[in-house]
Amino acid sequence: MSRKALRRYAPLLVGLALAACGTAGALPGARPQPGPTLQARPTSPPTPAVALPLVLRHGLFADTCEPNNTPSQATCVLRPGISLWSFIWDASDPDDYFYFDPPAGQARVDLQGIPPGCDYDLLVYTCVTYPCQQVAESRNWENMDESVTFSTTGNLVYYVRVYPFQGSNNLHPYRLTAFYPYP
Ligand SMILES: [Ca+2]
Ligand SMILES: [Ca+2]
Repeated sequence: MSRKALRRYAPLLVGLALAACGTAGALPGARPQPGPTLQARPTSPPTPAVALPLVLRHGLFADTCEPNNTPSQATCVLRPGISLWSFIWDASDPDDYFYFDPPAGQARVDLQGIPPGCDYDLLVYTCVTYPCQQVAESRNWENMDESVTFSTTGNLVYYVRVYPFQGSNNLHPYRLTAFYPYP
């Protein structure tokens, strides 16, 4: 079912969406963590655009940052201290990638508002060479908040990945905020 159709029939699917979280089995121990699958975007940062990920269409929320399933698809920029609200829309949504271009120093990214019954993780990459290099990760259990603080090099794009270790939810958005320079 397309997302447009999904939105149209969202009222009928509310129960299904709510039931989507917590259905995937998650055993303690090793956590699968597939790496980025596509080439990185060009090294020059994209022109910053005002992109609100959450809009109200036909009375239902839609996620305008999609598709953003790989670093090269990341279109929504994390501005310093300005939260983005977005979704792991459904079980077929493998990842959400965002980006920002901080100055040299330190940066912090917070992932909050993970829906009950879901477990999302927060990872950060640079993609100067392929495959991309992970520079930070926060992988708490269940819907605990995630936060990473890491050193940054100027003139380098950092890709922030929200990874759905378990669950999805298109009714309750998560909140993603980057702070840079930090503190
Ligand atoms: Ca996505
Ligand atoms: Ca988590």
